[in-house]
Amino acid sequence: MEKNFLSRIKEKVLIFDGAMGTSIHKYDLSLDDYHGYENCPEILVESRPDVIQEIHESYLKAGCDAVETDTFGGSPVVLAEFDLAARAYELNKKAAQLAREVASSYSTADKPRFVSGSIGPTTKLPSLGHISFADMKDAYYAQVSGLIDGGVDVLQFETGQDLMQAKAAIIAILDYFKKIGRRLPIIAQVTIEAPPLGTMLVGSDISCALTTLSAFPIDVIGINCATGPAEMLDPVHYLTHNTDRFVSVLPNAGLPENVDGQTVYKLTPDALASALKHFALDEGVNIIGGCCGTTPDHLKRVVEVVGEMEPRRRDPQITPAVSSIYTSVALNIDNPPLIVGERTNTNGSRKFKQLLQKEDFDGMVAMARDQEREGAHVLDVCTAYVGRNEVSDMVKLIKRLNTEIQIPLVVDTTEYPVLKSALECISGKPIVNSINLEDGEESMMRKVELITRFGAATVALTIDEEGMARSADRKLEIARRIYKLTTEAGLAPHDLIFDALTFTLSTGNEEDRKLGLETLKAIKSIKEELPGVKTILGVSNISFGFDPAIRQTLNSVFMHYAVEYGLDLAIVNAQKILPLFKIEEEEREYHRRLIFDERDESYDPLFALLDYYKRKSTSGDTMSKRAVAANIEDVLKDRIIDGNRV
Ligand code: THG
Repeated sequence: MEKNFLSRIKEKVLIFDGAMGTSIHKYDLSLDDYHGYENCPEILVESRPDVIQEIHESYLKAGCDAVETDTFGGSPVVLAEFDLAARAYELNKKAAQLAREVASSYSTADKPRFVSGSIGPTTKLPSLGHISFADMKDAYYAQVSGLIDGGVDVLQFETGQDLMQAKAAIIAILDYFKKIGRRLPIIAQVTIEAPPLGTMLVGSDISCALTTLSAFPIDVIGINCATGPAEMLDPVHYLTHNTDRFVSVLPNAGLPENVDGQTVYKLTPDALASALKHFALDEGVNIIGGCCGTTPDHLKRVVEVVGEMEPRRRDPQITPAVSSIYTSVALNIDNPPLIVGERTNTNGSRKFKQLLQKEDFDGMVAMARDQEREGAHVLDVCTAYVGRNEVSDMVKLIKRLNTEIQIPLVVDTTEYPVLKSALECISGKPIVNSINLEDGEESMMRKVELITRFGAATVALTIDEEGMARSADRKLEIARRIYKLTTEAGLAPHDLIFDALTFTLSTGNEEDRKLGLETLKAIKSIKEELPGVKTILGVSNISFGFDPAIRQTLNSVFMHYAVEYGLDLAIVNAQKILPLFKIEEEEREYHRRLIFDERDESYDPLFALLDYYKRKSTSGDTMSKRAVAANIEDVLKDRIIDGNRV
């Protein structure tokens, strides 16, 4: 039985080859050798296949387990610079066939040799607007289909400088898998610039890369290029301790140095080999190899030193998280809840709505920044506005927020086209707000497909064909149904954030009295019954219709209990949440009794609470400045009947 790539990587540390470019340069090729396409390495598979074949052979002779195809710049995006875009499929296929032929001739039952389809980052950074996501993905599709049709064993996106490049490549790969009805392993590698930068070119740190890429069905995550192994110690350590995927490390032969206008790499074969041995032996790295400046001599030494080493078992800690373009934000934090900034929402802030009406994008970005400064961990963004184009408003705003704020985004929309366009503009791993079963399973699952395709997490509301669930039992029942449907479709449980929905307690209606308590109970049972999922609430909904001072306290007290019952994320105005110790005990108690509906024949917590504030406002103590005229008639007159704003 022939060993495939995924069975072999479990047996031994796989050794990939070294640089293609460095090897090509040694041949001193003429313009004719390039068929006139000056310095286009990808044309050589057609113009000088003997050269590429010889290079592959040199690494196989050195003992490497895998060779990379000569297709690093094989995306039509890069080939266009040589007027070769239209030939992308053909050149990638040829390159794969060439490598396949050589690798097969060296393959034995004991030591299979693999062909890895190299997919470079191109010359464009989609996150900075150089190219659209869709164009980049379509270009990668042409490259990927050629590589797969040419017979590669594994696909290797590498030297990623921008996570949006990686997403475009991975989505293109998955699209082609779907078309042919089979899949191959996927490697996704990013490039971390040398310290002091220590991030990808567009600013993403290693945690961000891991969180963002882990949301996709990739098999290997790794780093390559930019530096030698010494500068990779920290990011490699981060990966090996935080992921259960296989890890790859392909450094340059040291940091590039400039000698007489030439880039040279000075790390010796011995030094590279001992560094890579450390990665394999001590860190549990699964794939090692070389990038710029590494030669067959380097890899020969690596093979000698590392040999047939079994991979070291790792015991990584997996942290559910989301990410912005810059960094990763864990969904489990020491002091929950994770704060979701609520004000960049046309339904939640008059000021934001007016800024959108004026198309004042600077003003909207400033509101986002304010919330970030006030302590929001992630940012809810909603641009729904009757009479305006939600798609173009959302895209314009998200494109700015994607690079201008540090925290991850929550895309708050009910519209599929808005969601799709927003997801195409986000570099990190966002949260989608939200899905539900109001229009049935098919409509929800269309969105779920989009969410898993783009590697996002999602909020799921406890709403079904019958409407919003009000009792804890119904909320749990709907959550269960959504859990089953979405996890079966490939969504990870920790990327599923249930919103058990809360409604206002201000109405005084008999049927509304227990709505806060039912929500708390639902949060508890959802967390207990559905392993791994998270919970969220639009906390302010609990207090619609109350006076502002009451709202602030009720929101704060309710949030406190919600966290006790298992709430992980809260959509709130971070600035206006009071820690419990800042609320007088007496006042706190009125709110607690309202939330838990502690009525008896002689006591009504709603009336008692309103009466309390009325007394305060007339007694002139310091509280009265916040708790202004809370008059029962006013509250009941202004009450919001359908207090929920979802
Ligand atoms: N669940 C989920 N998403 C949601 C909600 C939810 N998104 C929208 C909403 N509900 C949460 N967001 C807000 C935003 C603002 C307010 C309440 C909820 C709010 N605003 C003040 C008001 O209306 O009085 C301030 C208004 C202003 O500044 O003009 O209370 O439940 N998943």
